[in-house]
Amino acid sequence: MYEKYLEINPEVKEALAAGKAVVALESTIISHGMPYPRNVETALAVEQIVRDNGAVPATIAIIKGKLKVGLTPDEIEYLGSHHDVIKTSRRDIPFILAKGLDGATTVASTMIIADLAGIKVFATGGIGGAHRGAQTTMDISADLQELAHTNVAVVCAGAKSILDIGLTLEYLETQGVPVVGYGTSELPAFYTSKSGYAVDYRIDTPKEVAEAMKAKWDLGLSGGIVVANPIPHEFEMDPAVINKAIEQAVRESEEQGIKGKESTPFLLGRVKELTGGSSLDSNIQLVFSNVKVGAQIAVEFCKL
Ligand code: PSU
Ligand code: MN
Repeated sequence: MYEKYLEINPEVKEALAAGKAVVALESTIISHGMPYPRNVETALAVEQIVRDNGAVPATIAIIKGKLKVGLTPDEIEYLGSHHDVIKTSRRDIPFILAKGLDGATTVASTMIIADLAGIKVFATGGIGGAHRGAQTTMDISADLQELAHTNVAVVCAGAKSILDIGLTLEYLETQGVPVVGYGTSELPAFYTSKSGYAVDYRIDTPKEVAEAMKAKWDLGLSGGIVVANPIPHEFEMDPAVINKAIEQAVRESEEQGIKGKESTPFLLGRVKELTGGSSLDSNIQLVFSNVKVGAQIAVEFCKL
């Protein structure tokens, strides 16, 4: 039924049919997460890292009303350089399709499309979560509900402290979503390796992550797994610098009454402006590291 909406590129299709490792990659990070042209350079480099680690990359987006799994370099360039690409989460998908528009997929919608295509591992930078003040604003990313229901493991660098990390973890616990630290017992906070919050389980090898994924889904325990991989030490930011920028961005968003789907892009954009290029460099490096781990997990999962 859904096949008419879905276009899986030949390389990805072949890999999936042969039971080979495939890693899904999101596109909001390209269109809304980084400035042109570094967004395009990063997206292409990320695909190469997936290949170097034995898996096939499947960058996911909606182009002219089609769910695309696996993009050409020209399509990545198009998404990264056009300003009218729409940030697309679960609720937006049907309308972007019906109107034949271009959509950049968030963690939630990338998980949905990866699952339709049969891809089990997805690597990105950071997930959405419960924002500061979510207990009254109800600003909780649809990413968390997707993690509750859709069977895809998401490798990320933890959650940014533009969010309320404690509330985010409580929400994930209620929804039965495991949060695993890759080589760490502490949840990383994106630009820094430490958040002050413990993870549920520390796992040190791709094989063990793959075994947990298999056990979860074999038992019908539907939903995702958050695999939180700390930013490599040499690229960590000074917590004082990044936290100051985040505090200011959060204050400005409250003053300006930023709401709904604009909230996360506003905060990410302001943090970037306030920290200059240094946060962008860290961001790119942590994505590289996550994608490598994602490819290794995908390779191990295929062997089970
Ligand atoms: N957090 C980041 N970088 C990002 C995002 C979140 O550190 O690029 C993007 C992801 O695409 C994520 C989305 O799925 O923002 C969440 O948006 P919202 O909070 O509106 O659900
Ligand atoms: Mn939100």
